[in-house]
Amino acid sequence: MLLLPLLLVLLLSVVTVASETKTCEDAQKTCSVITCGIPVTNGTPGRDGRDGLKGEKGDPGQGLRGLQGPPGKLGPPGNIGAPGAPGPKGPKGDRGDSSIAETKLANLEREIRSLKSELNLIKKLQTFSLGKKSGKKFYVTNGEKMPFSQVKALCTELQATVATPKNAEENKAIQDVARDIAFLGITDEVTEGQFTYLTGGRLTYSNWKTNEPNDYGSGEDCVIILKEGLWNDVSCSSSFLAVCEFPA
Ligand SMILES: [Ca+2]
Ligand SMILES: [Ca+2]
Repeated sequence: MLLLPLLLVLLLSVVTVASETKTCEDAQKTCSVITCGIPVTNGTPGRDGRDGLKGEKGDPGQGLRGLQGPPGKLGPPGNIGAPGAPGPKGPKGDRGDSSIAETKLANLEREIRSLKSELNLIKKLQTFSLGKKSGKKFYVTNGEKMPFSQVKALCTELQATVATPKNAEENKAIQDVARDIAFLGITDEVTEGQFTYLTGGRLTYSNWKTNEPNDYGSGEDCVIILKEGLWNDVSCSSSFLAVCEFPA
């Protein structure tokens, strides 16, 4: 029963508020057209508005461009760079130890061959009788007699020359070794009457017997040393002792 008076009060309040609102609106409409009785003074200016939107970029200026300035100072050195990529693979190297070993072996084989050759020579020399040394020469004989061509071949095989006296001392040494008639390394086979050494060159010493050389008979182009040490020209096909000469 109490609700009814309360509703009535609320309804009355709403009607009162509505009538007051209407009165105010009417007053505003009237004042905008007609000057109201009360004088009005201007208010203080309002605050500045917000900044407007940014404008478009202007055209470039027309002033002269200045000269380019000098280059600046060198900057500090940069940091050390990272290591580069590995280079390409190098060419194949020389052969290793096996090559050196082969070279050494080849040298040894060559030395052995040389020693064998030397040994053979010594064996051949042993077959000769004891020789005789004179100055820088050494004379040996095997006591055999043979034609001059064979004497030359024998001495050549021994890597020697046919005995060739170039002074009285050497002539005596050959005489002592031979103890018999022996061929000398001297002939006039190239030019008759002009005796030369087998090793080349005109005679620098001679010990001819009287009336020799005489190129007797069909010709005598080889030379022998007689038992007394004198020389005579004889036929090269005759057989006499072989005496070879070595450097001492
Ligand atoms: Ca002659
Ligand atoms: Ca003669």
